[in-house]
Amino acid sequence: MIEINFDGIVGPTHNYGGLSLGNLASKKNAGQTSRPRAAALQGLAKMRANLALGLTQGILLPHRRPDGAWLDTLATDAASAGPLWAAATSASAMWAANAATVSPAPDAADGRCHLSVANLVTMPHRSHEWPGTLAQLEIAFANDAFAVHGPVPAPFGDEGAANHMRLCDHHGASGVEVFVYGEAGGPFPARQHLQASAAIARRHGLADALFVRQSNEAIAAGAFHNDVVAVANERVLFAHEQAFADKHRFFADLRARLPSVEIVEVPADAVSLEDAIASYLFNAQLVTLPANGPYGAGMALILPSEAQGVGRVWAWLEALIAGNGPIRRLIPVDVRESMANGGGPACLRLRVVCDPATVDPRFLVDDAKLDRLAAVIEAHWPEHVSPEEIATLGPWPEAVAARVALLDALDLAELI
Ligand code: SUG
Repeated sequence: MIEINFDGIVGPTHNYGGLSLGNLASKKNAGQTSRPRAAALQGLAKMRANLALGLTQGILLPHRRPDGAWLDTLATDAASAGPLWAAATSASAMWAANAATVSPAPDAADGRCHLSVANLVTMPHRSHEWPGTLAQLEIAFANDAFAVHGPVPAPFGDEGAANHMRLCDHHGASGVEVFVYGEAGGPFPARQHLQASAAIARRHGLADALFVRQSNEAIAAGAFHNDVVAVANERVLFAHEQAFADKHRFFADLRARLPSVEIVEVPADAVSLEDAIASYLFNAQLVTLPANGPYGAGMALILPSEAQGVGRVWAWLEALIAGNGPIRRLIPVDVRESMANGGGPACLRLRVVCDPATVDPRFLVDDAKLDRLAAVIEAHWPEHVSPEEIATLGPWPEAVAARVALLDALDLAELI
């Protein structure tokens, strides 16, 4: 049993719609011209780098956008959708950390790996992702080793793995699953609701779950998901000092359940919440490197290259790896096009701990497959898209055809 990262491939309609209240990058870059081709190729380069580390890599596919079927249900279309048009064209399914919550088999009462697709009800542009995600999960994880669930019903907001952490001695051991939720009342919406997390823990049959409130300061500073201020891997929790409303209680509960846990806390006087959000240092993939890989055993943080640009952050991280802690390597990656919408390396991936032989191989990649995908993207993804173009493109048949070319290359025509 190993951890597989399934990265969302950036779709051909990637754009900056300014659609996510509380996501500071989305607001700041609203209306900029986007570069869908570069965005998708940056994502592929990140996957290649992970393969080179000896990690197993999977993919999730872009959804059909513009989403004409969704506009139909709203009795409108490309010509008359007005502000709904931006929500219909968004390529937001790229952020696979919001695709689902995953409870690996060792944690679940029935010994299966459970996946619950996220309803993403808080943001209109994301609320119509779940049917397209569910269709993919049902194919990729059709094996009996998995149980794939539909969304928790509205109004209970669920944003998937971005608000879920799993701590355990090693991936194949049973673990404690931590669900982080927000409470309404601040300047920005709390996108993960306690009721949704509790429903998921029940339906997954978890023996050990903790429900932890995100701090109001973190949400107000722009941490619209927990994975912007904390990340966990095996027995390590790496978190900002102000990530949680009651960290003393959370850490005590965690230590009681997993005595081997190692909590690496970044103090606010070394890295402020503002610097944490600007650099996205916690939106890193914290991974266990294989002993036979190029760096040998140990954990690495795969960080956005923006983290290098914030002096205090990089200095703190360099001091961290110079010490004798569990995190041994810093690996920056360039995902700037996604970052400009508030999506770092960790947002782009969904982690699934399982036996790779039980996954539909069309959802797993090696270098040769990534070469084929890159060729399709080079040929079909637009180089630039401006907001004016998006407003006038109508049903955007080129974008629809680009996605079909990708699905054909993957032999996944049933998703068209
Ligand atoms: O939901 N941005 C996404 C970013 C998601 C990041 N995911 C995690 N933290 N796991 C969001 O806010 C912006 C789209 C726009 O403005 O065009 C957007 O949806």
